[in-house]
Amino acid sequence: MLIKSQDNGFIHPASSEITPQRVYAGRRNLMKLMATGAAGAAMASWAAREAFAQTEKPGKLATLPGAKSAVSGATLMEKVTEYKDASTYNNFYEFGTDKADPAKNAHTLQPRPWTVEIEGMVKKPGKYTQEDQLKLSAQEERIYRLRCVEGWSMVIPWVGYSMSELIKKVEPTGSAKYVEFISQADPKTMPFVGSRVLDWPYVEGLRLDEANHPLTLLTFGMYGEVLPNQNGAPVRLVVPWKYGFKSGKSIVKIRFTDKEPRTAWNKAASQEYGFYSNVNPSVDHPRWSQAAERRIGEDGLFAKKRKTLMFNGYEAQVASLYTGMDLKKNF
Ligand SMILES: Nc1nc2c(c(=O)[nH]1)N[C@H]1C(S)=C(S)[C@@H](COP(=O)(O)O)O[C@H]1N2
Ligand SMILES: [Mo]
Repeated sequence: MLIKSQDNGFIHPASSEITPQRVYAGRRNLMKLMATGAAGAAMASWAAREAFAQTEKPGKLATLPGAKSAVSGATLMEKVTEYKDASTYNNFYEFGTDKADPAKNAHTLQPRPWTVEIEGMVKKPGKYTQEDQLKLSAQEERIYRLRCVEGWSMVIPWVGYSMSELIKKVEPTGSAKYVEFISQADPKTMPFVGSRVLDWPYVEGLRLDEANHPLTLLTFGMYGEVLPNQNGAPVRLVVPWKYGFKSGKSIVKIRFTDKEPRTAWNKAASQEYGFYSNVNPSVDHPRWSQAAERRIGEDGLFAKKRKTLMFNGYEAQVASLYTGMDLKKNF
């Protein structure tokens, strides 16, 4: 059963929604069966994720309410993805490459205490503790679509405030043109940081004007609670018009620079992942189309896909940032 929350109108799963243990046991058997076939791998990881979902529900973490945002485009009028899906189907390669891995492995992450270092071309560099950051600006709730370059999407009520608030506070110098976001890379608490999947730490970057766009969210929570570890606790970025990988998780450093940052995915495969990474249905990933997407949770594994929208549906708000740019070249 789904209940509609009175205060903000989005839909939360009721606790009665939790599927009984025996249903999961049944799915695990199905998973073993399927694992022998060609479609097995995808189905097995889906089933494993579902089996784990029963322990992950809102109400377990500290609450972090956010006021409804007044920013244009900040509240997407679509059904919100269930918390159990948003917190168990994740990309966070520091904890493994399977979508189910972060929820299983990220309990070793230590999100408190936490420090974010601001460095580079700013008048006020320094270390910001989580306390300072949380006090910096009022928390807002933003309902954004997050679309992964792999072709799936979710609709999540994030909690945070505009990155522009932090930028204003640290005062970039006139030479700063880009912002680099560096994630934590601690082999003691992040089991896959020793692997060679990526060149750690995970690095992402934005042009300064993109970072300053009111939709760019410095994010501390989701679903009215602090972020679960697997979603990038205690602080991550969410850039709703770009592919999900631009939204670095568990950020420890924010560096202002005059050079376009080399991002982790750009280093790993530059022909596939450019700096801009705007959600653009007309520019295919070299190995697959970006014209459509599958909504996680509500559509099921074999459901029809949805058409992907230019700039992930945020065209009215962000298109002017790219006037005159060839988005096929600057992909
Ligand atoms: N540090 C770090 N940040 C990361 C990633 C990662 O592997 N490591 N994966 C990215 C990718 S590919 C996506 S789609 C989103 C997924 O965010 P979610 O798990 O909260 O949905 O996180 C992004 N941020
Ligand atoms: Mo992604």
